[in-house]
Amino acid sequence: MAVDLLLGLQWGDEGKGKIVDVLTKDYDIIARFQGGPNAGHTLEFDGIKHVLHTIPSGIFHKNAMNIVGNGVVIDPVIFKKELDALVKFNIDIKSKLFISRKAHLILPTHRLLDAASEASKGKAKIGSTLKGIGPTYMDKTGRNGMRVGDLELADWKEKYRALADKHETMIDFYNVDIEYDLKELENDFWTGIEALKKLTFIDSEEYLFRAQKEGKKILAEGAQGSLLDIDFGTYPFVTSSNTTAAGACTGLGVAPNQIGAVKGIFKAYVTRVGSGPFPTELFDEDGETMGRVGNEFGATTGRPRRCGWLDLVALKYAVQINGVTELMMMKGDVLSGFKKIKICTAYNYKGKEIKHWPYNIEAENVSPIYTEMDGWSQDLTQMTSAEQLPAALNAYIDFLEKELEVPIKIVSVGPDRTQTIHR
Ligand code: 2SA
Ligand code: MG
Repeated sequence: MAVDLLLGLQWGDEGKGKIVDVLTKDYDIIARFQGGPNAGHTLEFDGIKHVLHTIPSGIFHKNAMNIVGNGVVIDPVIFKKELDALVKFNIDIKSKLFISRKAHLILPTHRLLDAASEASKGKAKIGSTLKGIGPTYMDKTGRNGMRVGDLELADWKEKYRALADKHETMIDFYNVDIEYDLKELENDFWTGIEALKKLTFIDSEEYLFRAQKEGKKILAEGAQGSLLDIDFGTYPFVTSSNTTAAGACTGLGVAPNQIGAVKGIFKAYVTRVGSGPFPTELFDEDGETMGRVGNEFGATTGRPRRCGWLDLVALKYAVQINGVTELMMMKGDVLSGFKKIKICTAYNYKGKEIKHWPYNIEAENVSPIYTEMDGWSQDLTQMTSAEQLPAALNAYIDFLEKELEVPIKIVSVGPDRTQTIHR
């Protein structure tokens, strides 16, 4: 039985949380494979809006198992807050949410190192969510990290102390002004660890291997987006994990030949939160309208997101790297009311027209070349079937399908579970 993937194709916030929630009824297991509390996956149903960070978006469905895979980094403090926010939903967490022993832990000092690193960069800062993601993955690849499975060993506190002490000298090395009270941070950390230890730790690769043999249907839920991938994104303005399809193999221990459908999510326009190049970014009224109507604020940090027209050069690149087999277009409803809709189909790169994603994506090298299409004025948010969609939106969808050579299977017309049109 194949493992299906669900991935963001832009700079994150495409609406992965909503779509996983919609698709979960077709799956037995939802598994997160990378990222951590930097993610903000927003779900809306029955008049409730809920934001998840580390916990997979299948948690609200009775029959789905949820796995936090080895590729994820976990902050026990934030994790406990997430668990506390779920109490009112009466979910049997112990039997519905399993954590990989190989997932790495975010220490309080990882968060401080993130802040120190960003402060030391000044204007060149990454615009990190300051959740300690980069320093934790650095310790992972540097072979110094602490893993969830370490908490089952008697000497984990000594291991913690040695690593935290080392981090403190590294914070000093940055020589920036950061005030902190490590004792206080550690108190929260111990409480978080106690909450985490109440959960079920597993060898998730073994669990998923067996589940596949038993014919269980598995969906791997990505976090952030392809353009934030550590290898293929807008480096160095990226996150520290592989957000693309290959990340699901290493982040869960699923073999490449077991991957089935690759579901790629994109917004009908583009947003980005944090620093870094963004060729189609708008600084005018249109961009302001997208941000306001689309309620474009970071689900984790509350930062306003930058907005711009759809970039097909970037989207094709993401479709290609991930091997996307079906697409889902989100937030078409936000574009209602624009007289003309622009789509970037090529770049002017150092004076030459190109259609591929270049190494140097910075604004001084790249300017977008647009195709213009007619907009639509109808409110889409109450529409329930593909037949109701306005002709101009259908023309937009047809154009994208032709360019991307992948079918658009879902058109989302609002944040609620029910505002989802299948094609
Ligand atoms: P980090 O914290 O080290 O991973 O940051 C590195 C870059 O990755 C971006 N990043 C994100 N971009 C969009 N959405 C994310 N999740 C939150 C959300 C973000 C928020 O759902 O809105 O609330 O601000 C996310 N996580 C990381 C980040 O902006 C840096 O550019
Ligand atoms: Mg988000």
